Amino acid sequence: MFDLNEISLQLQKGKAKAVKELVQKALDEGIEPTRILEEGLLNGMAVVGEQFKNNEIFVPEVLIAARAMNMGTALLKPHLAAEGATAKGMVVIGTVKGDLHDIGKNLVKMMMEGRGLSVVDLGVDVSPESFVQAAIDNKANIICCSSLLTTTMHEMKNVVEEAKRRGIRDQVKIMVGGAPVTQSFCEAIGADCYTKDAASAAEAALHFCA
Ligand code: B1M
Repeated sequence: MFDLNEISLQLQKGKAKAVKELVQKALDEGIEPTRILEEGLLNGMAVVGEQFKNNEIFVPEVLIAARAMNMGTALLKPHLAAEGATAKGMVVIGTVKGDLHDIGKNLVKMMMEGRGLSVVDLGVDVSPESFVQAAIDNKANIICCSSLLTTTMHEMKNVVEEAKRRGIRDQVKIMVGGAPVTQSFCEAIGADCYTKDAASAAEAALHFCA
């Protein structure tokens, strides 16, 4: 019986090669990709986050763990993504200005692609102007903003304001998420939807595009 905790432990140690091999082995043994993601990779990253908060590890160790996480999720991607699905809607996604965290954003993207949506990924440190310009250029149904820092989450309000300024606010839904973001924050800044995790973000996006 495959032990998904081993993936979590190797991720905590930043052993990217071991994580990759274990994820492949778990897939080969027929374990559901969402279980590998949640019980293996996300579980390991939650422990890393706790250690980081308690100053038991520092930025270099977190970066190494993040690299291991990314190698694991890259292997899962084709299994989570819907094969041959026609695009059900267009989403522009990015991490807000000043913020370099992209693991959660990448997961949201992966889940949305898995539900048949087309996603344009603007990366990290994305200005409100870039979000809105990309939405116009790609005729997007949705703008998705991710933020992991209390010092950058206010940029989401600037995205809402920029969409109004460019005259597209009634044509595009604005979704927000990331660890410090809440439903009340979403309402306060005039965004359309807050979701706690990647799977519910994909579900909500699909609903908006229906
Ligand atoms: Co940073 N970091 N970090 N970090 N980092 C946090 C966020 C922090 C909570 C750690 C801590 O102190 N406990 C803290 C923020 C404190 C705060 O603001 N309240 C913090 C800090 C302080 C910092 C620096 C300032 C540290 C420093 O330099 N002194 C610095 C800032 C750099 C910057 O951005 N300008 C920094 C840097 C880094 C690294 C570069 C080392 C690295 C990022 C690597 C990368 O992303 N490529 C890193 C990491 C990895 C973390 C932690 C440990 C893990 C984040 C993560 O990837 N989690 C994090 C601690 C923690 O969260 N426990 C921490 C896993 C990921 C799957 O979860 O991103 O929450 P998450 O995404 C979830 C949901 O939130 C949701 O779905 C995802 C999965 O279901 N979701 C969305 C996310 N985006 C969404 C968008 C949506 C919907 C849902 O749109 C609709």
